[in-house]
Amino acid sequence: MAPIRLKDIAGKTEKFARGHRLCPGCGAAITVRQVMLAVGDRPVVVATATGCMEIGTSLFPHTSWRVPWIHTNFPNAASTISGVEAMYRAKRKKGEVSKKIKFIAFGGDGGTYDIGFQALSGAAERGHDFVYICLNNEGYMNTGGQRSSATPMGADTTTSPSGKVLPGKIQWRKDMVRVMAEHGIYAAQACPSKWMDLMRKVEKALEIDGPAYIDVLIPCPTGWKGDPSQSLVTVQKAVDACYWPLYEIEGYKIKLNYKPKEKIPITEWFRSQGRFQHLLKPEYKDLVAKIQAEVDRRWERLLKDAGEA
Ligand SMILES: Cc1ncc(C[n+]2csc(CCOP(=O)(O)OP(=O)(O)O)c2C)c(N)n1
Ligand code: SF4
Repeated sequence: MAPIRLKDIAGKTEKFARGHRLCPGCGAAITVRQVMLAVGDRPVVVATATGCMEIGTSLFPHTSWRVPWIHTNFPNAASTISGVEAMYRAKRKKGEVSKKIKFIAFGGDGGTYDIGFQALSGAAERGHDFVYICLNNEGYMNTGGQRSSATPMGADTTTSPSGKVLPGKIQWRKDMVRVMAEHGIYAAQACPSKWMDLMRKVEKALEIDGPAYIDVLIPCPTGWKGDPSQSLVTVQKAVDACYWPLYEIEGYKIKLNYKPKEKIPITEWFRSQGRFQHLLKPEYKDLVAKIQAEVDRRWERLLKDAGEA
């Protein structure tokens, strides 16, 4: 598979059209644009679960999708795309379809880590040929910024508000890439600030004959209370703090795709968003130390598993 080159994608008709209604600086829009550019000329069918991406791109009578696209409900992107893929396989067998079609499902972290997990795990276990992309903004943003199992410890959300009772969310985030990789499938962690790495992973996932999962940390200036003009700078801090390492797992083998020259402290990432501002106060010193220790532990484990330590 030849690597994607900028000159191959520049000037192409984009399959994700401009004019959507997502917020300025929304990482979901940036990511889906990158994904659809990586799709290139391949025929694809896309399913999108209820959430920001669906709401912001399909306000009747308009659509941002220049491909066959299905809206399905909050938990069901994986089961919907499984059904379409199964129909495609049956039609191919009967000789009714000859061209090779790929299938992509998008879900938010709420629709993926929480309410849609059963459908996703089932689809991966059955071995459907599809790429599932989690647009992970670490919360239920479309319905007002509630916490999800992808929300990091200490984040202020509408259902884990920081104050006298809580310091923000009190649980660790679920390590979904590891969970999905344990299905024996291709699973990767990506970030739109490293767009070439993200697009390469999408291409690789599309070439795989079977399920693939890519978890993308997407900046959400509205829910994260961040500066929309700094979205990609913000999210890159998560990568450079090794809170969101870029890696992939294939056949249970882990490969690290990016090692920051200098690992920055987690507080650098906290500083860039309103949802973490309380953590910068002296009374949260111990909690920040606990979070930093867990980030370090996960990073060290990853280095070891990837044979980099
Ligand atoms: C069964 C069901 N429960 C609840 C809802 C309401 N609902 C719609 S979108 C949403 C949150 C979506 O969060 P996420 O999947 O993380 O996507 P985001 O909006 O953050 O992109 C909820 C709770 C619903 N549509 N269906
Ligand atoms: S709330 Fe966040 S994820 Fe949703 S459209 Fe706005 S910036 Fe994007």
